[in-house]
Amino acid sequence: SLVFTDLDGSLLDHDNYSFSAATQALARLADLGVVWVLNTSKTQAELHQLAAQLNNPYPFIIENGAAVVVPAGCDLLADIDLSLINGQRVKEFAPRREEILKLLRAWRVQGGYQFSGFADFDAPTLCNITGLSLIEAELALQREYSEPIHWDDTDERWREFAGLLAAEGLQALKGGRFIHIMGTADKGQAMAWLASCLYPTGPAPRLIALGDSGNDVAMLERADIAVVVRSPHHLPPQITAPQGELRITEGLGPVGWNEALIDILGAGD
Ligand code: 2M8
Ligand code: MG
Ligand code: MG
Repeated sequence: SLVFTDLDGSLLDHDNYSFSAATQALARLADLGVVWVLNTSKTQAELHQLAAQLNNPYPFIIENGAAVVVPAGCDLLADIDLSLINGQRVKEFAPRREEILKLLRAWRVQGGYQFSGFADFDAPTLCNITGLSLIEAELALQREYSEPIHWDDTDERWREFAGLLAAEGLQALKGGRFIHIMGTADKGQAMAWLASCLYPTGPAPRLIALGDSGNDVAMLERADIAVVVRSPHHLPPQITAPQGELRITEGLGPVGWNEALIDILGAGD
């Protein structure tokens, strides 16, 4: 098996970002030597820190499928052609954030749309909104491919704004708290690319994916076992075209994440 997982609201608690409820399943993954890939809307800067905290040595997917990063010391994907960006081995699937910010700024000036985004926030403000620590907020602000926004305008104006996005080849993906504005990459495309690099020949592994929000749908739909992690804050996302088995956890956040993986992988001795 290969496991792809969302972080916020899935492996990490939506409110306090703790993964302590998932200790048993994390140990099981390590015991079995299963490759498990963090697939998140978070930034590369956040992921270097979180991968270390989670003891995860594998490649990770950042900013909703915008790029795959192979961290130093990871010998997977050794013969895949990757870009070297700031000393990191990276495969990019989306345009840079600077291009997106230019458009967002112009539309806000011209159309008077009411929204605020990470480019408008300093670290203390982001702490207040998200409950991240100051250091974590600084890492979340170091975005390369996407701009998370909070929409403060009407639904009708949103439809108009969505038209502007689409005309520029941009999309809006719904996370737990924010709407992420970015190019047409997604978590499912990045997952499929990485899985095919890890298993270029031979039988395809069983893909297990876990997520809680709209930005996880593309990944969940492409999985052999899709686990929708139940949220205490929002309804489960609509999975309209699952290619495999679809499950919804009983437990919330990391409790549900743990319950699902132990059920799929077995509890061990
Ligand atoms: C943002 O992502 C979450 C994920 O669902 C959201 O939209 O609510 C990202 O900007 C991420 O970088 C950040 O760590 C997180 C903090 O809540 O918010
Ligand atoms: Mg999430
Ligand atoms: Mg996420």
